[in-house]
Amino acid sequence: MDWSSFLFLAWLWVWGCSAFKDPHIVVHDDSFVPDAVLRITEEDYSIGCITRHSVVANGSVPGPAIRLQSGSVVWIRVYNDMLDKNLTMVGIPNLCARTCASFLQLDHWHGLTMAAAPWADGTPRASQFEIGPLFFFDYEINLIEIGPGTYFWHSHVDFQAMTVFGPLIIEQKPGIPPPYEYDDEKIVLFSDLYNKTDEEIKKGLTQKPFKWTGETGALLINGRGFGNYTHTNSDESCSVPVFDMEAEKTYRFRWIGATALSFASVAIEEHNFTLIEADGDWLKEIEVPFIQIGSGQRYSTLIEGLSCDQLRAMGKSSFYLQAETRDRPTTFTSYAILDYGNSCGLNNTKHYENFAPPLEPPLHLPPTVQGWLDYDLQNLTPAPDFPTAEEVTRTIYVDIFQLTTDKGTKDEHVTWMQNGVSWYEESVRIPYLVALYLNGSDFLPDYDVAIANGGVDPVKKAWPAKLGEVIEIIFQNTGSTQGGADIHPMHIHGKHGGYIGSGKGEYNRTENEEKLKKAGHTPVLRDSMMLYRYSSKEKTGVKHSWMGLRQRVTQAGVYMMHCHILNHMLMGMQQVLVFGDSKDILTLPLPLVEGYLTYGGPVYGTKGHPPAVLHFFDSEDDEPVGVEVVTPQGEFENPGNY
Ligand SMILES: *[C@@H]1O[C@H](CO)[C@@H](O)[C@H](O)[C@H]1NC(C)=O
Ligand SMILES: *[C@@H]1O[C@H](CO)[C@@H](O)[C@H](O)[C@H]1NC(C)=O
Ligand SMILES: *[C@@H]1O[C@H](CO)[C@@H](O)[C@H](O)[C@H]1NC(C)=O
Ligand SMILES: *[C@@H]1O[C@H](CO)[C@@H](O)[C@H](O)[C@H]1NC(C)=O
Ligand SMILES: *[C@@H]1O[C@H](CO)[C@@H](O)[C@H](O)[C@H]1NC(C)=O
Ligand SMILES: *[C@@H]1O[C@H](CO)[C@@H](O)[C@H](O)[C@H]1NC(C)=O
Ligand SMILES: *[C@@H]1O[C@H](CO)[C@@H](O)[C@H](O)[C@H]1NC(C)=O
Ligand SMILES: *[C@@H]1O[C@H](CO)[C@@H](O)[C@H](O)[C@H]1NC(C)=O
Ligand SMILES: [Cu+2]
Repeated sequence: MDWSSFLFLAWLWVWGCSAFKDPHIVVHDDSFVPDAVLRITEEDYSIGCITRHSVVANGSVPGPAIRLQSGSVVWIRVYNDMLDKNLTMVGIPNLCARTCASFLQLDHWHGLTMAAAPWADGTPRASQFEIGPLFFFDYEINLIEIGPGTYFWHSHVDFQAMTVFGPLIIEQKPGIPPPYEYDDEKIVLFSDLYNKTDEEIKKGLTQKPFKWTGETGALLINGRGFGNYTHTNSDESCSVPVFDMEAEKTYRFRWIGATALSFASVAIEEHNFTLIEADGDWLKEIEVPFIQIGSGQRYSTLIEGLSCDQLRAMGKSSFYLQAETRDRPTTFTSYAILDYGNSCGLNNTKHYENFAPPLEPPLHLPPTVQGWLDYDLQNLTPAPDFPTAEEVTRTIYVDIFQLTTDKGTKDEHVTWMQNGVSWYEESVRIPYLVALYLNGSDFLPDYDVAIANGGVDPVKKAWPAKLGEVIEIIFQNTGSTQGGADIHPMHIHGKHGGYIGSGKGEYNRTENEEKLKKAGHTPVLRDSMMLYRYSSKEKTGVKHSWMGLRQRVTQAGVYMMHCHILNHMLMGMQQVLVFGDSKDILTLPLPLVEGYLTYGGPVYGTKGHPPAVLHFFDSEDDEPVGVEVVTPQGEFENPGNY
């Protein structure tokens, strides 16, 4: 038996026999060693050829990759080293993927529900207080039932996620080969750049008169690239990222949409893509010449390295990756290079230092393909409990509407509403989960009021659902006050949604069921899905386009659902979902959770004060066998060439 099968059997044995300990509080003193650490600071940071005052993680954009292993329980410590700013961190998709249901059963052996996991979800004022200046917080993340996949971590406060983000890769359990073979992997993160501070951006979007952020000044690839601003720097940040390739090798490219605003279309000269993963779940392979990726979305594709003969015949050894923004008034195009160097003894004469982008785009990327692969993608292992239309017990139509008031005056205000309700971090003073623990059902959204009001309790500004419901959520894009329509990459925290597709106009279940039937397979699970637009103009109030998902409500707790465009989030495009009633959610005795109930409370560590933290997922075996945490350091020293 080889070592990896041994590890796997050992792991199975431990997993099979071990039980979770009852939740208990542990003081994380000097003897506690987190599995990964992130330090968040504010700096004048060189990015896209300019210097911007930015919030950054571990001194870089993107921050370091965190690699964790499926099957483990890990602790990630996040230090807020800033003097006057709050912070929270989320790992998309909040690490409770398709398996929350079985997760729940595991916990049920202890008579518990999922309720404690949301303490670590990182949504400010929904599940937790922010991490205050000079405090740190330890996030407990349970990957026991989370499969391998591509995620990212980012701050969830204000506009910080434009610069505070990094890859979060869940690795395969030991001994289990991935369903697709590849020799090596590359990570490609897309992000945006504004030469405005986070404060200016937020102020413009929320104050009267409204001031739009403007278009992105760059579409950065792994934090690098040429911005649209006057270049003042000529350092590493100001160069085209290069991905080193070797002939005849197969690569897994992990694509991460870490953009603030941009929706991108991406292709590579002379290379096709084989899609194998979407939002953390394996896909049945599907060949595509390009991909489209919105904020929050992730894909993996296999890319076959060209052969030496092919390279020789083409007479070149480097190829452009071209990425273009879509559905904005202006298009931003950016580039990276796949470089085979001398891998076939070809003489590569190109020099990539200070390499400039091409004068003319080498590729013609198609305009937005609405509904791209919506009915084609399928998971390698179809979700066994994907709800059918007949099982749906409630359909929630979420009318997405941009309201402008006092247009053209000094009081002009623009806000995104969901069934008439906008949600901002400032909408509540105390996070829902905290408020529920403090005053029980006083803070629970009223179910009957919500039912009578399109699903939302407008006073509590929350969307309740009862455990056992099978909900269908239809986002209905509606023509704005000013006669426009926009795109929205919608992101759901907690369990992945069963994605039922998208389309023009109004959702028609009969018609869509017909389409799903024709596709002939179980649709995919996703946590980030595009609500497309079919034109930029639409009459006020007219139903323009829709997108939908289904979910069995099994996981009690407080979850966010929001557009992943940061600008839209700050304009109110967020929803708080409250699943279960107070007895489902509040399963932990008060003494265990008290530390979470105040801003800067005992669960938040600071100099000289180690945090006293709830351990929810500890197993009876303190040192589980075969559970290994991989957090390579310095891997990102050369951003742009992961
Ligand atoms: C930080 O969060 C706390 C608690 O929610 C809040 O009272 C405070 O105003 C926030 N500070 C800043 C600078 O946003
Ligand atoms: C970026 O913004 C700063 C502050 O407003 C300004 O001083 C600087 O000139 C801007 N840089 C570019 C390249 O536009
Ligand atoms: C990519 O796929 C298209 C068909 O989808 C094919 O025409 C083309 O030759 C392929 N390109 C490469 C480089 O394999
Ligand atoms: C980039 O700047 C140029 C010149 O200022 C402008 O014409 C173009 O629209 C800008 N592009 C984007 C995407 O904003
Ligand atoms: C590469 O360059 C060397 C020296 O410049 C030359 O001898 C060799 O033939 C070249 N190889 C190819 C494949 O062009
Ligand atoms: C909870 O209720 C008590 C007494 O009714 C009240 O004093 C307190 O302010 C409430 N807490 C919150 C968070 O609203
Ligand atoms: C929905 O689609 C079906 C089939 O195309 C059609 O018969 C029906 O009238 C549509 N319903 C509505 C409300 O448009
Ligand atoms: C981030 O930086 C800290 C030191 O400042 C280091 O200990 C930690 O390992 C880094 N995190 C990662 C994930 O590389
Ligand atoms: Cu949006």
